[in-house]
Amino acid sequence: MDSTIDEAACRWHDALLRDGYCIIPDLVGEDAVAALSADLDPVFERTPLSEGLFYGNATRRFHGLLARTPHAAAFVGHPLILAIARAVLTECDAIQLNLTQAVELMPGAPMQPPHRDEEMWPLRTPGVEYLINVMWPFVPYTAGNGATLVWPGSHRREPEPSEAPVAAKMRPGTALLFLGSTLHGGGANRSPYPRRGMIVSYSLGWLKPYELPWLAYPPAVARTFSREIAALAGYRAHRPNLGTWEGRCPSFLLGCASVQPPGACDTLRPEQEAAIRAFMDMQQGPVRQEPR
Ligand SMILES: O=C(O)CCC(=O)C(=O)O
Ligand SMILES: [Fe+2]
Repeated sequence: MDSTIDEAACRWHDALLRDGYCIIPDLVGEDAVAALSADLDPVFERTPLSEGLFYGNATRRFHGLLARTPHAAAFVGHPLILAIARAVLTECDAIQLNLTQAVELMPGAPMQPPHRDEEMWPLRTPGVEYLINVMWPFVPYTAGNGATLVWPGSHRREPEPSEAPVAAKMRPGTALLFLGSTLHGGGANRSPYPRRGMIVSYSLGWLKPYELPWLAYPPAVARTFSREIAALAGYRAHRPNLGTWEGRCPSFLLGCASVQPPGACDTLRPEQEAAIRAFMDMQQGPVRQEPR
């Protein structure tokens, strides 16, 4: 990897693990955000209001953004973001895309209930991070229009009731990163304008993702992605043999559509292969006599 990206990833990784969140300024140009956001405008217009206590019915949300605009790939595959995500999410063979979600808070939307995004998964290993979230604003986020609220340090402890959250004020091009273990929520939108943005999250590769990538991006769609984006979006087996199709790494489906699947083929880590080989070598040694 580029050593400048490596060094920057290291710094942001440290900040994230210290505070539970960080705001990275000017990660992409405002024009790139404007192009992405313009592609999504018509989708916002036709998306009905959300339902449910968590989403809140003064919000609009839709998913599968890689299939909705070609501009999404540069955000999902941003090299610094991926380097930070990989530095944080170490307890897996490879990270995966957990979700892409466009979100609009309507004027008058109340504050979202504070939560930790990792709460969807029922078991936790202390000290192991499961998820990292990236909030990309499409409009300036302010304390008045519902900027995401984050409780600093809440990835390590329960905040006191008196502790106020930080409002992630930022302009388009800047991104808020926070851990799945960090307490946060959308703020109340007290402005007369909608607050629009996009959440892109990454998780340990062996977890069930919030958004099923193979439904959001069937093979005919994933074939148009770069190999890296396709791998993030489910077209990569997690060694050993997890998330396969016909016993094969699903990247097989990215090739020619009409090819018949060959037989199953293991996807193993080198140390697993070595352990199996050692077992086989032992089997070939002198046959042990059972006592009579
Ligand atoms: O809209 C926001 O600022 C945060 C949304 C969020 O945390 C969620 O929907 O899980
Ligand atoms: Fe959240």
